[in-house]
Amino acid sequence: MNLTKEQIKNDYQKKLINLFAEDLEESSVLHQYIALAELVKEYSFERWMKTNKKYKKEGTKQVYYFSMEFLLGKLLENNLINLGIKDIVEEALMDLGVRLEELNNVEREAGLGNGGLGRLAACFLDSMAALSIAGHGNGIRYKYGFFRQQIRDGYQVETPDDWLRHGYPWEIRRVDKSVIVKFGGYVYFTTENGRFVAKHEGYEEVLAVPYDVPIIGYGTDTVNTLRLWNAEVKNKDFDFERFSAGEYTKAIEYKYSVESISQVLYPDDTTEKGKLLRLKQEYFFVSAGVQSIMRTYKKMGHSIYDFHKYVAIHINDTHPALAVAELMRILIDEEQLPWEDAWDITVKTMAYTNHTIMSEALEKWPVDMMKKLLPRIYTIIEEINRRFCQELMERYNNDWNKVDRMAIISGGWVKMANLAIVGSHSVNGVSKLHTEILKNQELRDFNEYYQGKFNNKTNGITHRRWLIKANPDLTNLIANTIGCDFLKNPKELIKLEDYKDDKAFLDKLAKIKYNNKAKLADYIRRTQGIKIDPNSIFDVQAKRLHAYKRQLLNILHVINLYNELIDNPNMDIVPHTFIFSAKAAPGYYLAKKIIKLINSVGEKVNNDPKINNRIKVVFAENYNVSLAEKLIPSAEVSEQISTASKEASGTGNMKFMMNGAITIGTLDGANVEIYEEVGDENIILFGMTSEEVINYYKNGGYHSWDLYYQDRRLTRILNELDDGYFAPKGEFREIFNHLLTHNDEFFVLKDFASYCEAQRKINELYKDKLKWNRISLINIAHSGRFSSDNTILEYARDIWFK
Ligand code: T68
Repeated sequence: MNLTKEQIKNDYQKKLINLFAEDLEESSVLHQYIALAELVKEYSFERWMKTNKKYKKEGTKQVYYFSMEFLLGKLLENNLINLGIKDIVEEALMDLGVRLEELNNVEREAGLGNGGLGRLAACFLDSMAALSIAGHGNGIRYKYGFFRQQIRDGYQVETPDDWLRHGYPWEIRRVDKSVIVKFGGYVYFTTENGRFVAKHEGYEEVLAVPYDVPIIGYGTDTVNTLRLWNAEVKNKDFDFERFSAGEYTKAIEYKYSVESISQVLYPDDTTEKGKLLRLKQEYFFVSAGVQSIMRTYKKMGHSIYDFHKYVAIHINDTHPALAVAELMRILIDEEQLPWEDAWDITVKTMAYTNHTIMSEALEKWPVDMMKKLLPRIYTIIEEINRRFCQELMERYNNDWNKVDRMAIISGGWVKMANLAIVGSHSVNGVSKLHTEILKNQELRDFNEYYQGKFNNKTNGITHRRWLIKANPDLTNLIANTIGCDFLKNPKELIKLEDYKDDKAFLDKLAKIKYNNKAKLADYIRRTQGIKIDPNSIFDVQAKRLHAYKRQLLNILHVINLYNELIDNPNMDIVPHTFIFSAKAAPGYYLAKKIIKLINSVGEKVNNDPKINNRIKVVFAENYNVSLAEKLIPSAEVSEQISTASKEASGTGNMKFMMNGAITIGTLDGANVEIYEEVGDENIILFGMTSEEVINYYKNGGYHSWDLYYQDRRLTRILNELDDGYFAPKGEFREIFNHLLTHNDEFFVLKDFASYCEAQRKINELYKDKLKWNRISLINIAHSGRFSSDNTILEYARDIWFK
């Protein structure tokens, strides 16, 4: 984008006046931020309009990524980078005495997601725009994003994330593009003009109002759209006509109940089972999205029979799976297509990504609930199911068990994964290992039935946020060393391999890491009052708190190290800082206890003079995208220690790698592919393999009490947990029970010895700084393979534009 400094200064000052009737002198930092964001948004408008016109004119096939979550993070700096005007804007502001960094700090991040799945959706939007692929997001404009976490006395306390309080300058409300979504009522069948038709009556109407956010492509003119839907009452319904006199408060209550649909993001990253509001949310944004796509499509004047040639809908996990039934409804009820034709178009349009094999996370809805809330949609799902079961019966000679397992409706439940699989032409997992497990275990029946429908698309991350934005010094060093090609094509990072024996270069790399660590240390001291030493190893585990992710294994090792140092004060170890950052679902009792344990251990270890600061434990409060951008560039050790077979892919592993951290990990998810990429010497692996884990689950045979008795380190640690060593007696009962009484479902004790050994290797390796830096470099050099640009190109090639 061609802008001069003078022009930017002028535009900016005008913007402040036009928005707030203030000049720079009088304006607050908040207003200065809003003015800049509005200006940057405006700078994208012409490209945005032209992109849309181009798509229309050229009849480009449009991809719509349907996702319950988009974990965008802050946008100001990324948008400046993507428009290619960051430096000049920074200079212009400097002339005016304004610091860009200060403005960045007041931006509230759009935390419309729980974790990996939501962040993946955000990386994908960034990549689609950068690659000039016509791909747009469709989701919900939650009034409250993912909760803010405070730690009080070591416990997690949740407070609401009121991110819209000061308005959101990146969005545009488009009332004129609103649609109506129907809930409740009843359905009957009749014939009209000789055609058998369904009639839906007596429903409630909810107004879905879209808010569009421009998604600006890096180094291209493409600006795509993220459309987030807000639930509102129709004006007509709120003019009190339908409420008799005196029922004013009832009318207000009604408004409130409608708006509640887009009020809050559910903070559980498995599923909130059976929550009516959640089902409403799912249908709300799916129906609004499909209707709006259909409206745009029909304006273009193509035949309805070509719909799938111009539109691809991607279903991000099962949450938007109702899109299958919604498209069927529109094609049949509104476009009056015969069932078979509608089905053919629908399956060719839809594709589905699975993000988990955890059975408790597989979504299902009670038939009664769905029938009542979505009567027409339910009848369609019933018919899809009837036809599907009939095919299965023919194919499998009335093997009832198999048919029941694969059916969409069974035992009083609607199974969303089954609906998504049957209704899509492509089903993908998110790493090689995950896809294999899906094909051979969880979804084996489906994989046998639908040859060729299953495929793998290993996740990726956008280097524009996770390298260029989060680690500008590293970016500059790389650019000065191998040139700027990697900015557009991150696979070029491989050229860094030529420098793996260049001591001068490795020293520069280490210096940047040190500076990032010093910045993080400063942040931790300012925000949490804990002093950490940038010369110690920064070992980071940052992700959702889940038993299977095994933060517990990490902290048990810290306790062990502490015990060893108490016994042997002269032990030779490199000072080591263990940093945790994680939110637990508010109702997940065990996870919250693990947070408390980490904080209790930290309290004791950090303040024990006998330890003399050789180990420190930090729990960094309120993990979110912005905090990740601080933690990841300063990490040296990346903790990816899930129970093998449980982490579908992981994407944090890729972000840490790109920033030069060395992975300590299990052969799980995409760790397997990181290992393939960097080789044995450049990753520290430990623990059971996924086959071993799966075999144990099948055959039993593991008794965690045996390990308690056999391994004296574990006896001691578990006794300390139980007897009030870290916190008053009883505090960690739940954890003790989980590990012993309930037989350690995630093999924490079983992998303990091998994890300690891996940590010992880390310690040894760190003493040889040259070798360490070399490995760090090799990891950066190979991280280009995990760019989401690659991932998106594969989705485009194999699924959307096949
Ligand atoms: C994650 N899943 C996987 N789910 O755990 C992770 N679920 O391995 C993978 O890298 C990532 O997806 C991207 O593929 C999730 O993050 C959720 O967040 C979620 C949210 C609501 C309901 C269920």
